[in-house]
Amino acid sequence: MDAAERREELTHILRPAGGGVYVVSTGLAAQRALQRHIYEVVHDEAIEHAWRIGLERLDEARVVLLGVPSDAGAGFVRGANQGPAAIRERLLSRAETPYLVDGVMDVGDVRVVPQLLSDEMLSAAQIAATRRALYDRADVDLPVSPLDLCARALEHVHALAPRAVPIVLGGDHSVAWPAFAAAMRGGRRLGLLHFDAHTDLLPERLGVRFCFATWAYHANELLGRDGRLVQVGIRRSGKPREHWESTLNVRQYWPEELAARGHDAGAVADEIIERFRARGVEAVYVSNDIDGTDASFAAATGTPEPGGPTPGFVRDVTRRVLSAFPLAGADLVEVAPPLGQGDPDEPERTLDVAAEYLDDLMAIALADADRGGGR
Ligand SMILES: [Mn+2]
Repeated sequence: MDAAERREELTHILRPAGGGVYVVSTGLAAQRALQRHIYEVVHDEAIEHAWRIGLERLDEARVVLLGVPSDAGAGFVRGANQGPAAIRERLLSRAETPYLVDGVMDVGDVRVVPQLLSDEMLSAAQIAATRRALYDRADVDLPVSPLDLCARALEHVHALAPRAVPIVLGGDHSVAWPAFAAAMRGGRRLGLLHFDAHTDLLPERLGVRFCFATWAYHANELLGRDGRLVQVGIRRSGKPREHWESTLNVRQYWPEELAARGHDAGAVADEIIERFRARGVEAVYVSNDIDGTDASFAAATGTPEPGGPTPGFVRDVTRRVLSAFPLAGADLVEVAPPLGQGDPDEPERTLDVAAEYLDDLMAIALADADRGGGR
């Protein structure tokens, strides 16, 4: 497949940024307003064109943002499908920092059919029906579900912009599976730094292989269970830390340990760096579930949990670990703007925290690229 064919396929499987949630009436005006803002155009008709023009320059990107506005992989309360649009809106609202700095490209959203999660769960008849709906024909070799569309899009991004660092905006945490798997195909030996209140370490949940509660299990299998998965902020689990650490050879930092160590981000980061170095890690993938952050800073999420690390701690650990290793890829997930409504400061507070995390990841990835250390 040549570059032009890949770009062409991207225009079929993606929508302009903010457009992955399918709307026909309710929500349409807000979606178009956001897109006119993102693409700096006056008329709705110009959005698609501006997006396609941008894709022509994908090879120049050093950081690529991809939205996956799907919450079909979530388990309790939904709303993370609104995350990518709301985070972009937040970035646009801050006059002092531009939304897309030089070198950062937003390739858009994967097209989301809200009832679908992964193609392996679908009958041939359903796949054919959704292909007809999305692509006007059934005989195309294109995925139809968010996780598979994300995987395909990242495959093209990697081929078209091999030195760019992809950052996936969820969506629920299931999108970390295709995003991490894509980073693994980059060929470098990865460490996985995962912020979360939950372990996400089930082999399956209710018979479903890939969802918010299982992606980290499969990621750890890809890593060979050799201690390269580090989880920070874990505090809500049916089993104790010792269970996960002894059965799956992961390292978990629970709040009790963080408190006992005086919330010393530097010491924790140094330990993680040492662990990764001892295991030959060459680059790090960061998966940031916003519910890993204490609920008093980020309540607009499906399963907010008190007692977690502050945004400052999360940012410190991230920045320090990534000062020792280049960033291979990242995701920022579970930001659910319709939630947290009991609190007058939400969802703005959560979105501010998410924007800070994203700013850090983008800045680090750009700096890596400038040093020639990107992927
Ligand atoms: Mn999670």
